[in-house]
Amino acid sequence: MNIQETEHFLTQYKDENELTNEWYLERMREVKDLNEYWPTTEELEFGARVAWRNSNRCIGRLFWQSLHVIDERQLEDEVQIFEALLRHILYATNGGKIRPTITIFKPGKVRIWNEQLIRYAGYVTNEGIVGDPNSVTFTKVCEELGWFGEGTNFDVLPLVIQVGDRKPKFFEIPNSYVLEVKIRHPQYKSIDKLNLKWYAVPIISNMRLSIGGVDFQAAPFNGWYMGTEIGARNLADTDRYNMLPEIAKGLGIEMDLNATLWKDRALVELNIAVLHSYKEDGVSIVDHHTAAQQFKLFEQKEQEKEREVTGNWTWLIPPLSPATTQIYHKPIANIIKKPNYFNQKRPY
Ligand code: HEM
Ligand code: NRG
Repeated sequence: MNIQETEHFLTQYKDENELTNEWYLERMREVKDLNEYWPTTEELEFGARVAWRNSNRCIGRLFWQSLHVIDERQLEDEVQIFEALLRHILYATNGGKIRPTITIFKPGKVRIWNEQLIRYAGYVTNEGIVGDPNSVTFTKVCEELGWFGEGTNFDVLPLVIQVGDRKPKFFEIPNSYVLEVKIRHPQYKSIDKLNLKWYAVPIISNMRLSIGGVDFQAAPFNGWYMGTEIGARNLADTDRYNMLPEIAKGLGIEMDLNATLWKDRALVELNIAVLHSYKEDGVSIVDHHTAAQQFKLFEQKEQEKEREVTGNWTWLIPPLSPATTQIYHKPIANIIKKPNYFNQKRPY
C-alpha cells in the first residue's frame, strides 16, 4: 500500500459522496492505526467504478456508474474461487441481457491466468493453426497442467486459478454457462455456411485493479461487445481467424486487385452479420456509431461535473470507418488517473 494514494483516493471518495472532513480524518486514522488500507465494500464499489471511468482505452464509459461490484475478498480456496467465477459468468450473461460486472478477489493472493474468462483455444498443427492463434501459448500452458481440448476452432479454454504460490489448478467451464452466438447474415447465406460463432460476454481477467494504493491482481470485469471487436478484429485480423478471404469468396467479390476494395467490402458484410446475429439472439452488443455517440454523452456528463475526460485516441477510434465518428476529429489527453485498470506481467 501507498499512503499518499490512500489519502488521495479517500479524499476523492469523500468529495464525490459528499462526506464530511470529520469522516475523512477518522477513516485515515483507522488506516494509519492498522498500518494497512483494507477498503470497505462501498469504497471498493466506488473505486472499481471510477477505475472504469478512468479507462482511457474504453469507449463504453458512459455506463460507469452501473457497474455491479461483487466483493469476494474472503475466498482463498481454488474451488470456491472457481464457483465465484461461474456466478460472475451467470450473473453477467443474464440470458443475453448483459450486466456490466466485476468480481474482486483478495489482493496479493489470487491470480487468474486466463486473459478472459471465456476464450477459444489455439493449437499448432501440421495443417496450420486451429482455433484462435492468440491463445496458442496459453493453450500449451493448459495442456501442461493436464487439460486437453477437442481440437475444434472454438474450444472454450478452462479457467486457470492460482492462490498464493501454489501450483495453479484448472477447471472446465460447464457448457451451459457459455452463451455463444452463431454468425449469420441477414441476406448472404454464404456467410452462414462458414460456421462462425463467438461468445456473448468479454470478461477481461488479466488486468490489475489499482484503488487507493492497493493492487487487486484478480478482478475480472465485463461489459458487452462493440461489434467491431469481433467483426473487424477477432474474426478478421490476418493473425487471428483471418476470415476476409473466405467471406469475399462467398460473396463473389473479385480478389485480384487491392483496388476492388474486397477486404473493405468483406469487412462491412461480416460486421453487419455480427450485429444482426447478436441482436436477433437478444444478446447485448453495440455498433461503433452508437458507441461513439454514447462516448460523446459521457464526455458531456463529465464536463458538467467539471472532470476532465482522458483517453487514448489510438484505442478509442473504432477499427471500421473511424473518421465517421466524432472521436476521430478531436484530440484527447492520454493522462493516467487512478483508480484504474493496468496491464500486469503474465504469470506464465
Ligand atoms: C477497452 C468497449 C465495458 C474497461 C475497451 C475497448 C472497447 C470497449 C471497444 C477496446 C478493446 C480493444 O480494442 O481490444 C466497451 C463496451 C462496454 C465496456 C461496449 C460495455 C458496457 C467496460 C467495463 C470495464 C471496461 C465494464 C471495466 C469495469 C475497459 C478497459 C479497456 C477497455 C480497462 C482496455 C483493455 C486493454 O487494455 O486491453 N472497451 N467496454 N470496459 N475497456 Fe471497455
Ligand atoms: N477486444 C477484446 C475485448 C476487450 C474489451 N472489450 C470490451 N470490454 N467490450 C475482445 O475480446 O475482442 N468490456 O468490458 O465490455
